[in-house]
Amino acid sequence: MTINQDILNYDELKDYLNTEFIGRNIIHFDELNSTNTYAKSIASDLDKEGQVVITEKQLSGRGRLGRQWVSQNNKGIWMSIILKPQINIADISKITQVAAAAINLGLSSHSVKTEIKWPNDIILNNKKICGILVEMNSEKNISTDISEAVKINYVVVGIGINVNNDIEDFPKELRETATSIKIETNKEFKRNTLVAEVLNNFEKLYIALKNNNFSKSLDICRKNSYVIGKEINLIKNQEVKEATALNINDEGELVVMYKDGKVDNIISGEISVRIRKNK
Ligand code: BT5
Repeated sequence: MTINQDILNYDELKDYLNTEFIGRNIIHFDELNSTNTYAKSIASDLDKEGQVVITEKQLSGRGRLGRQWVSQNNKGIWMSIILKPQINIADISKITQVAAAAINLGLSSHSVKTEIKWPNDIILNNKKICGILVEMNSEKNISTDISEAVKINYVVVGIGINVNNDIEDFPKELRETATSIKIETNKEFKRNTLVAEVLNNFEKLYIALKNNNFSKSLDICRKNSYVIGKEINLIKNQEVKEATALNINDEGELVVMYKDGKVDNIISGEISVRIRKNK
């Protein structure tokens, strides 16, 4: 079996997992439109959190804001983690930072040193190797007196990592900005150990978040930030604003300074960040 034929089912993963509940139930497909879409279709019926959906190929992988995620081959990791966090709705965006920190740690244990481009990209040698797509389903909680209270039904954390992809696997228009671990290191990696490392780290950091301890994930996102200290464009609904990225605050928001000196905290939501120049 060559490395890029390893199959990402539970049997292939379990020896490397040291989690309690994340990834202890894995639904594995040879082919799926999108692991996030599938995960959302089953999440409401699940009592417990931690279930993982993995596919060898995605036919219509999704990015944020209706964008596409190229994942039609079995050389990467295309997976979704289903969570049922009983946390404040304002803290949901922190889960993207938790996932980014877990991926950064998981890959660094294989000597792959990545940077985190706030809010949801993982960068290797200035190119994107991974994207994170967090989606949530919630409803107004009618059983409480607090009128604004919201019940989170589920959160799906979609993770796409280009592992053994070759440059020809990316469409021409992405070849300047996208890359894989194999392209950058000249080595093929066993995807199952990488998946397990990401899930192992994710569980630790996610449990910490649920216990109101976001600082570990934050530390990793700050120390490995691809954005802090750089001149950036903030893009929202076609509108572009020039700014300098100053920091990530304790809430996981990006602190920026506009040209007129005004400082602002940016919530990840609908914003895209483009680096203008490295300082
Ligand atoms: C993301 O969106 O980066 C989130 C990607 C999440 C993918 C996972 S795979 C498992 C799960 N199931 C899904 O259906 N999705 C999740 P965004 O920040 O919007 O970036 C999308 C942009 O990244 C595209 O418009 C392209 O420019 C670029 N892109 C697309 N495919 C790529 C790839 N394989 N590698 C690097 N860049 C890519």
